[in-house]
Amino acid sequence: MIYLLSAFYLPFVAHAENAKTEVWRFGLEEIEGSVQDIYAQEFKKRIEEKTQGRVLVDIYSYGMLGESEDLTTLTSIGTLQLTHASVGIIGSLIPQMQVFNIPYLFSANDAHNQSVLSENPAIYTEIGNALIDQNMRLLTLYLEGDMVWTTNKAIRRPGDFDDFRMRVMNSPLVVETFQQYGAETIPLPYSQVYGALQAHIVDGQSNPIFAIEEMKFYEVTDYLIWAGQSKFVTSVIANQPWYLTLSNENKQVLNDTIKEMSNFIFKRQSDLNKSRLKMIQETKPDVILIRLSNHQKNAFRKLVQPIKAQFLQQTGSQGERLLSALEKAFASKK
Ligand code: 6CS
Repeated sequence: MIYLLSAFYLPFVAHAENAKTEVWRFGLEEIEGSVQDIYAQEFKKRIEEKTQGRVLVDIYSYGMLGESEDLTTLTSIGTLQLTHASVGIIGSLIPQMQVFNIPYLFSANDAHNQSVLSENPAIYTEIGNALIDQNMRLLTLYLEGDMVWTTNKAIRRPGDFDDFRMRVMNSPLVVETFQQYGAETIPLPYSQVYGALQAHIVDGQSNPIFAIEEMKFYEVTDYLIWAGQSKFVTSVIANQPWYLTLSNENKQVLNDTIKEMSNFIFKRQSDLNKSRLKMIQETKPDVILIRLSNHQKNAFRKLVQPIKAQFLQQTGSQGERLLSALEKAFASKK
């Protein structure tokens, strides 16, 4: 850790001769070319242009500083100023974040889902306050794509999950969801999923298509299954004390840029998920695609009815306000 931190301060020292230059360190839970990387590269470009180089954004891709949990810790203590934090992982620290893991919560209209994620006031009050208690500030949330199951057997009904080990992100509600379907759940860090699939330690995992392509999960599974159960949602969070000490000008630039990025990333993730599906099909023509019918989805949906009650149990009145605001918001457009 000492080695890691000393190496880590170099960019700061390098820019120290110009007192007005600030470096904002931004952590990613994904590799180069991913949705989070596309977001961070564009964010960097816009911030550096708007501040005419007075702010430099240094991007730390997945693996440079550890797993997702490490990035959150580094942001809460101020080593990183900014990080991505996916709700399936940060939900174990901030239970309110798990609201986005409640199965079948979202509207079928993704443009609407994206605008709810970026603007709904209940999110920024209830989850925002929970993050502030941990020294962090919620800047935004955005969609990275539909969760698709990649498995070594066809799954069309809950019984197909018997004798099946599913790799999950470690938020309690994600774990509970697959247990309700009848699967055995194995929480594992992202970096270990490929090896675990290859060694048959797990039989399947769930992630958006762009990630299934770049992490090569399709090489070690046979089926891609759209169950319609959930979307991959990530947050961008900042260290709260750092945010509060930003100059008014830089705060404005940060807030404006974060706002503008919502439409940009929505379009880019949608295009990337489409083009990466084509890449998978070209590379592995015998991959089997299964899209569950509404009737098939309903069988899964019935089993996860208790998940909402569990969310409310874990989050109390804060969670209740959040869930009812989001159910209303998502239902307002089909
Ligand atoms: O499955 C995971 O753990 C990860 N999936 C993605 C697409 N991003 C980050 C996250 O940690």
